[in-house]
Amino acid sequence: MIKYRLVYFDARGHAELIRFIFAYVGQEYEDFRIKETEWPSFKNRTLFGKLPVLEISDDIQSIQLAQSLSIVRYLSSIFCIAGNSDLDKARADMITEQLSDILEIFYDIKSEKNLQLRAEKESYFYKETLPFYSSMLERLFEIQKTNFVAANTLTYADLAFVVFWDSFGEKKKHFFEVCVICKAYYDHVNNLPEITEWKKKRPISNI
Ligand SMILES: N[C@@H](CCC(=O)N[C@@H](CS)C(=O)NCC(=O)O)C(=O)O
Repeated sequence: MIKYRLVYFDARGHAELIRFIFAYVGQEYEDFRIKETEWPSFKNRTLFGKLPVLEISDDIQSIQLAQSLSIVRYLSSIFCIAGNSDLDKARADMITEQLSDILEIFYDIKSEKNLQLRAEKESYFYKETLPFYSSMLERLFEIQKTNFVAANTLTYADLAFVVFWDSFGEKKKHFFEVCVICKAYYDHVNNLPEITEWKKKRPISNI
């Protein structure tokens, strides 16, 4: 039997989409959250010195995968939520990469040590960056007219979409007033029983 162990810090960050996939497809795994103090000695045991890594083992061997979005694509392919056609797969990939690019900007701001500078950058992000990208997403969805963000069936991009908007907490509501298709896609997947259950039971975290 194949066993999965996801190693990450006690945070959502780059691992939460992987946890969403496991929750959505109902696959058991070990959600191993390493302490910051344990990280220096663990770092050299990872492929590229970064987390998350996914350890996949069976009776014969244990292998490790790194890079969160590669792990996402691998699991999505195994659990059949990568998209049915090549075009659906490309769209799921495109949207997830785009959301990830925006989140990287956001994580960079969050890690700014100078508090005043962080506040200024955060204000710019919510006034300019996020409105720009959310209107682009809304326009894409208007053109595409699909039932889900990337296709007419649910793909991992829908899970990425919920993880993405949740990163902005209550502030997302303001964007959803204008981006009504984004809100509908978000609500639909956010209200799925597998997702609400995971959100109820996951550890409390603001990052
Ligand atoms: N592109 C990588 C980024 C991974 C990454 O930056 N991981 C951070 C935590 S979010 C990390 O391992 N930091 C610890 C370190 O660099 O020593 C991915 O998506 O997996």
